[in-house]
Amino acid sequence: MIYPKMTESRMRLSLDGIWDFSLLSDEESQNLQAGKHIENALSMPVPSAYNDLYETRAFRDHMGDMVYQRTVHLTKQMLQERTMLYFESVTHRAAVYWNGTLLGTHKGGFLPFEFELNGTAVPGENLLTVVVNNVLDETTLPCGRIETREYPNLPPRTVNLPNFDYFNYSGILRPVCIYTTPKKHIRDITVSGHADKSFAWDIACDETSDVCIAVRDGEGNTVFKGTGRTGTAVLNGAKLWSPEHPHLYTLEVHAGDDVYSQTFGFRDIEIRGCRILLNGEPVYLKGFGKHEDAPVSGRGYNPAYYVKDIALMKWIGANSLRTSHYPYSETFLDLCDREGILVIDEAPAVGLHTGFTAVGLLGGTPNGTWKKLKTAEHHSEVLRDMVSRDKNHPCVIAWSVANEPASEEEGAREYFEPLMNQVRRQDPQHRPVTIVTYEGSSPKACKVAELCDFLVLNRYRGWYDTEGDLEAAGELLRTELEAFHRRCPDAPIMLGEYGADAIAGMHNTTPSLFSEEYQAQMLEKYGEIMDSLPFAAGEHAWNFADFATAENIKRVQGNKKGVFTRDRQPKLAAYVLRRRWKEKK
Ligand code: BDP
Repeated sequence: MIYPKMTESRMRLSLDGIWDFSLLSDEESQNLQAGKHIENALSMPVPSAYNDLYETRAFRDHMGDMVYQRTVHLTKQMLQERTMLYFESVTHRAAVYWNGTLLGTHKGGFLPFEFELNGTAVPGENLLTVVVNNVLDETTLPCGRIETREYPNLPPRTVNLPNFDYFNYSGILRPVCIYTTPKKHIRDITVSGHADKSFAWDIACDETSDVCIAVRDGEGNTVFKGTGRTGTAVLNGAKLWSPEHPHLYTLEVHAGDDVYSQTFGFRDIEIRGCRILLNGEPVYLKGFGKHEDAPVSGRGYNPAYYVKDIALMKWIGANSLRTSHYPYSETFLDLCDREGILVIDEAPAVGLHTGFTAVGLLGGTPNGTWKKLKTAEHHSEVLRDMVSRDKNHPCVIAWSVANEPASEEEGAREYFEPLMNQVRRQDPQHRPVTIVTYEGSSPKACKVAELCDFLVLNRYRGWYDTEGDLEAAGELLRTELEAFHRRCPDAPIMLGEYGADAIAGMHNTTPSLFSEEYQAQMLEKYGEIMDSLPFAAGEHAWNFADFATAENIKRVQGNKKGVFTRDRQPKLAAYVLRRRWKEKK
């Protein structure tokens, strides 16, 4: 699958706009007639999360199905081509109907899928109906739990609890479009450029199609021409891609009647002697774990926030981020290519722990996770689809297979080893692969460290323990990092998360928890420890900005560990990081 766009042989019709929408009870869902117009529909923007658009707790926290619907007008000419319906993401499950006929279903809320319309669509008016389901359990990624609670005088209440610390925004979160291709078409493009100026291409298309390729530089000049479905060549004048100079090239492919162009960069990423090397030079990762999260649209596609966030990352002196805790939109990754941001691309695999959640509501006791969860097959599918979608991006420098799983429990190694190997086999650029681990997975207990090419550790000393005592927190951190280094002396070690909640505007002369001063001091302390460890390879503060979470007594209207507020204004910590990161090489 390649990203749908206009070329001289392809057409793209956006279906974004205001759709009809309704939440469905189980009974309404059973009786839904997908070929009929829904009654009493609400207006709903696509793309967006649905949750914050109308009031009431029952609306926002609905658990189950919802329906999106719109009419689509097609021309005769469009249907003479191969005509596809493409969703960039529907969270978390979709059943898609065209004029009442089921085109197909999809599971997984953060990656694209598509269906062919030929045979079902007609010229003129058509009816598109999408039934979305947002329930998370022990078979989905991310993982959630379903609980039925009994109260006096009330019917039982069933709730869906996330095993993770962000609000379960759902709906049609990213753009939807129809696109056409010639019948014989380009199915996939793989292109990798290297620091030695060599590059390789591989075009999946009909065997009978003649393939010609051309490479264009950033100014649009054709700098190479070749033929064949696969090949390698050297482009002597190629300029390398890096955060300082994110030079991009375009591979233009003609395969039979189909034409498509794919951007790529020349760059190498490798690990040597516990350093991450970009184009042969050590690079220290400075940046954040982020979320796709904004007021009103929630986790919905939001290009203005994408641009603002990257601009703020540059302002603060960051060079990298992790797409915690799911693959971000394709537009965002294109932007990172263009702006030179290094990305650790994370699968939507969070909450794989039946004894621990970030907000501590599961008690923290190892609980037989790997016997209980039934996610392995789906995990393999989302990894396959993530690598396949993102493999050509020069900005993607590494893959994260999961965030904070039960990596200390029996069975973790057996669960993860095949998944890590799958990613390594599939990635044409052989990027480093990791699993991001939490405090419970100590240097003694962790069962997956040796599976990782580099270690990414989430640590909250000074917050969830030793709170208020930053000296003790610092020494605990140091001791733990040193122990991991002794265990894996050749693996670069970085912090994947560290931070403290700070309520913007709350100040103390003697810094205490939740004040802007305490957050700033904590980040400073962690910086001091990282500077003293020669094997430290990077630091990603948690989080770039405040974000929405489920309600619970450990969250003050969401997670407030943002260095920026939810509307992207700086807290004191932003200036502390800026001073440090502008200097730090
Ligand atoms: C970590 C999680 C992250 C949370 C964070 C926190 O990876 O999603 O938001 O802790 O507690 O456990 O703020």
